[in-house]
Amino acid sequence: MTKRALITGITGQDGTYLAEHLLAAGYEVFGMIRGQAPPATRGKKRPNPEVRLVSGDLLDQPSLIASIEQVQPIEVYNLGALSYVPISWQQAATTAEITGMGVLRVLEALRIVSGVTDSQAPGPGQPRFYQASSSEMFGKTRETPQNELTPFHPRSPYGVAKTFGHYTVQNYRESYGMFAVSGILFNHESPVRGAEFVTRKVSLGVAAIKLGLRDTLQLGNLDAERDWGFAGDYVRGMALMLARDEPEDFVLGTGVTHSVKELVASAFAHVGLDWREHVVVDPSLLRPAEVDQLCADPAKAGEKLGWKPAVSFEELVAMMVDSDLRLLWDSRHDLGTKAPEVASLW
Ligand code: NAP
Ligand code: G4F
Repeated sequence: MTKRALITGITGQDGTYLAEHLLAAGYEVFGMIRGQAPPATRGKKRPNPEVRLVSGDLLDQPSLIASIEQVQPIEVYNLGALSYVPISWQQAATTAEITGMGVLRVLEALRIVSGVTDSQAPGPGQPRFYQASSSEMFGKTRETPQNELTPFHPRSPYGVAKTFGHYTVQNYRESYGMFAVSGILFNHESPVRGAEFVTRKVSLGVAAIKLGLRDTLQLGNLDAERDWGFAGDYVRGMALMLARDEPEDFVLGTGVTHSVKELVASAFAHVGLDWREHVVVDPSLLRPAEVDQLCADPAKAGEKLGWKPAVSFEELVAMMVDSDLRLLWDSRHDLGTKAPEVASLW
């Protein structure tokens, strides 16, 4: 029988790459979208047409139970979240509900549909669960690099919500014996990254400046350091975590750290420009509490999953800038309507 996977967050960056990866591996892929199917996808990039859409919301417990009953998946990937860190201060309660409590709701839906209780262990063929945990949980880091045993000290409502989700997964594994794992993923990016995140903001900004569509790029903290990798590499790791005999959590990252300043310098240099002539620091973009530096120790994933990222930082920056040069060039007569990302620039 064809293997069925259910993905929450199918319209996001990782949902896009994971669906592609699982379809290529022969899975039947179902993606959960909010609201009524046609209006919910209007104005957004529609998921791969081979993905079958089901209606559901991480805020709505009955919709999650119904989706799992309908799809009967062997794997569930919970990628849905309010994932933009700055918004989490403005909408802390919504973030807690979606990004934190949403994890509990999916696990409860799986537990109920599978008939698992504290006295009824999961039977063979019970669906496996992947949670999108985040390096943002390390926050004010206690050690460098960070691995699966590094203590958490989240610095944003988003990080706090992810930490709740992370421990909830661990608790369902220990309480009910469910196959539930978390991937603690460091920042991963791509040409379909949301335009509000710094890598994509920079690649779109550089492309627009190179094409003469604008002259400056406003940014916040240039000294923050991140471990940036390519999203396509990271979704491979998610699938590998669910393919193991034992449920365990894994860190995925490159082990190489760069500052925002280095990101900016590399992106401008790729098109032959000097960033100092175009970048303006806007203090309103600074965060109430910053995560100063993140750097992964992905040794466990290398050893037990055989996982290793294939795309370097320099290749990633070049890929994103080139893609946005093409995007802006193709939509130059039609700014704002052809691509939602372009509209966000003006
Ligand atoms: P993304 O592009 O922001 O996508 C987030 C997805 O969540 C969207 O499909 C969105 O759907 C969905 N969503 C939001 N609220 C929802 C709700 N109430 N019910 C159901 N779905 C909802 O995020 P991403 O970069 O692909 O990241 C995927 C996951 O990994 C997220 O959980 C993120 O927090 C986590 N993560 C990401 C990174 C990274 O660097 N990318 C690193 C660590 C962890 P709509 O289209 O309907 O808004
Ligand atoms: O791209 P960012 O917004 O990503 P951030 O906050 O690290 O979060 C991302 O990665 C997490 C994994 O660690 C995910 F869990 C989360 O969902 C998300 O995908 O910001 C990166 C850094 C920050 O230090 C920020 O202060 O870039 C700095 N920055 C400087 N100027 C900026 C800007 N960030 C944004 N978004 N916009 C700026 O203008």
